[in-house]
Amino acid sequence: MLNHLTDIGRPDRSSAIIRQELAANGFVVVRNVLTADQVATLRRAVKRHLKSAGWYNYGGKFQVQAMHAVPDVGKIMTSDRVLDLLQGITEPHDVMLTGECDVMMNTTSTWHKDITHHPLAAERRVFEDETFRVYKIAFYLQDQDEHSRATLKVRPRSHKMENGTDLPAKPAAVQAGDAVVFDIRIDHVGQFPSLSDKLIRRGFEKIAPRLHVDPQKAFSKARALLRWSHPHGPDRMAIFVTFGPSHEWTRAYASACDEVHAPVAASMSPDVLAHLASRGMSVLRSDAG
Ligand SMILES: O=C(O)CCC(=O)C(=O)O
Repeated sequence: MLNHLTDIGRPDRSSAIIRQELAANGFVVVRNVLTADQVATLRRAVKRHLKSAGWYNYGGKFQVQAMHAVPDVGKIMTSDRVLDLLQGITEPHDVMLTGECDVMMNTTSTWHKDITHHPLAAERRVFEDETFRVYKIAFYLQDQDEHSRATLKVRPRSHKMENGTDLPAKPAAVQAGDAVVFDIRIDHVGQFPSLSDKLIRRGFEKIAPRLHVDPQKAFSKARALLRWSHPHGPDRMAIFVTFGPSHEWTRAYASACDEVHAPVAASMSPDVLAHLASRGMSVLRSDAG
């Protein structure tokens, strides 16, 4: 299934091995999925979009439902190489995209499971049921080696546990264009806030109500100013697409997300929807409603 990936890089793992690693460890890195041109296009599109749109949060900016809101994201996330990878993972079922797609720039985070505050987490069986296979595919649009602060860290095997905090962490090092696929139940963290980030955030949380400003916006803007005055590497950008097999757990996850997030005022491109349909893939929440 993934043999075609050899044309822009070295041969990568087969779909069967990827499925095994996801089941056992809860994450897998797949090399060379996007081309350098696609990465460059996405970086430009994300930066342009977030300049005037999206939300300030976690010290940076993000956009939900980015396959709807940013046409280049919708197009490249549904390119055949990406879809072949998803299909190999959901086999023997068809791929179902939940419609959830987050784009983030320069955000910080702390350890969490994507399901922690999710209505589904109330059901303990979510951690035990072998048929639960809802994943995120993450593309980091810059190189992140295993020593970089920016690198995604995961706790392998924590996807089977309600509380995985005792398990050792592992960096998921990538080069721009590689994919990290992870089970949404796994413990993970992106870039921790630095000490100065924490101090700035706390300061704004204290004074923002008096100044009538949004503390998240003020925190993100202050970080952007610091990055501009002390440049050290490219903006940290990432795209996350949630998917699973066409199965009741994927539908349950997506419909619970609907209750948490209001839809964005944009629909997925008809070309993208037609392409997905031609491959027998469905997308929940494809329109602005
Ligand atoms: O910023 C990152 O690398 C991780 C983001 C994250 O934790 C998430 O999307 O759930």
